[in-house]
Amino acid sequence: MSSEASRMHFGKLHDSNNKIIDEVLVSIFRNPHSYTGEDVVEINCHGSYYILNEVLQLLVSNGATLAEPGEFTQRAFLNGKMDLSQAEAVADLIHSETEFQHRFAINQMRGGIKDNIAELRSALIDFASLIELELDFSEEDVEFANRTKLIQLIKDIRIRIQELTQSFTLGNAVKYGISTVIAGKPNAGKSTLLNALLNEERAIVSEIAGTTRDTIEEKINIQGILFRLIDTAGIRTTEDTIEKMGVERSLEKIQTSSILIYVADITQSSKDQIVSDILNYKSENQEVILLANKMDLYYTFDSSTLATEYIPKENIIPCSAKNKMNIDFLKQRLFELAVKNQSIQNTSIVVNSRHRSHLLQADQELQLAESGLSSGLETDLIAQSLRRTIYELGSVTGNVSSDEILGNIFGRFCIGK
Ligand SMILES: Nc1nc2c(ncn2[C@@H]2O[C@H](COP(=O)(O)OP(=O)(O)OP(=O)(O)O)[C@@H](O)[C@H]2O)c(=O)[nH]1
Ligand SMILES: [Mg+2]
Repeated sequence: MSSEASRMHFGKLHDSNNKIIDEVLVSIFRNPHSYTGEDVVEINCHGSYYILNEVLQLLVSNGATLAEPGEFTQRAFLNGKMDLSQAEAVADLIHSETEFQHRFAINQMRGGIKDNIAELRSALIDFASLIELELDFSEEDVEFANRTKLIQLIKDIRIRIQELTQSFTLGNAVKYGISTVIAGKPNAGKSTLLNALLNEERAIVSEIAGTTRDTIEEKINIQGILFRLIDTAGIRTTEDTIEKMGVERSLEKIQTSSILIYVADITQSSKDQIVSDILNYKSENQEVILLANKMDLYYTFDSSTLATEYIPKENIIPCSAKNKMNIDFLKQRLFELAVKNQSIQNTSIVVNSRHRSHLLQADQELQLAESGLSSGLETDLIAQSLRRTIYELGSVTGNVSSDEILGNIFGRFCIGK
């Protein structure tokens, strides 16, 4: 590689006693054509810990200082090479484990959120400046900003902001994994199902009811989306103290999970029993999959007869966990539920809770402005809400960030980025 701005050299690195440490490649990037926007020298040496240590010691003894976590990206941000949302995406990119974590991080790093926010913000700034102008002429009772147009603009922006905040459900799920609890009566085949999904003998399976006492959590990647599977103790009334604690944990996990896979042994349970158990345990807004298990023992069973208004047909899956029958079908359904109603191709999905909270604040301020405009509220109060909205939107991309926010964000990076 060779150009005016960047050049690579081959050479030997000596310590202070003229002993050769390594043969190295040294790249020179002249500002602004570097990651941080400063003059940067990168040394590529062989990957031994001894060599790395020697090189670092040599550099430090010659006046270099070690980078803090995230310092390179922080400098890039401070030098205007990227905005805050892009800098945060670098951290997500480094930590990405699945295709979609990677895809969302890349989109954000390439300006997905930044462009969206910039557009909304500049439309608002135009109007806000007209309103501010009116305040300067407050004695004369003039209106530079067309109220009808402003209300319409606020309505449009609120719709866009709400789309963004709603995308956080998916964004968050993709980032941290979707909590999926496997629950049901003892011996229904929950642990067998966990093992089948993971394709390994992770949990102990036995014909003794009450085998699983504690919850077992494992991650799986389905078509690029991470699921956190939680196998639980079978739910029943019991006198056994340990099992009782296990059952309490099962109920807790059901309450806090996004998806419930209710495993039923169709040779043991009636439809009414299964449906009433699910209604008893499921939490609000939770997706439920009813897994009709042990089909191998009762192959004439028609699982669609289990459908009710609470459990639609497409969420009932006939299965034999033991024979791994329909496991791929279950995985497909889990994937569909995860991306339900949302375009996973969407480039502006909010994955960061800091972004979401600023967007929620912005929406609240706009709501105040909108109702204020309709009820003829004083111009200075409307101007204040618009100013705050612009501030909140700017906080996402770092146009208004304080040192405290920056320290918090870059502190979570690994050293060297
Ligand atoms: N025939 C048949 N047996 C199954 C199937 N799934 C599980 N079993 C058997 O059912 C018994 C209980 O299985 P587990 O997976 O331990 O059941 P569990 O729901 O985890 O039970 P607990 O941990 O006690 O709550 C074992 O003997 C399994 O081999 C299936 O699809 N067909
Ligand atoms: Mg079990």
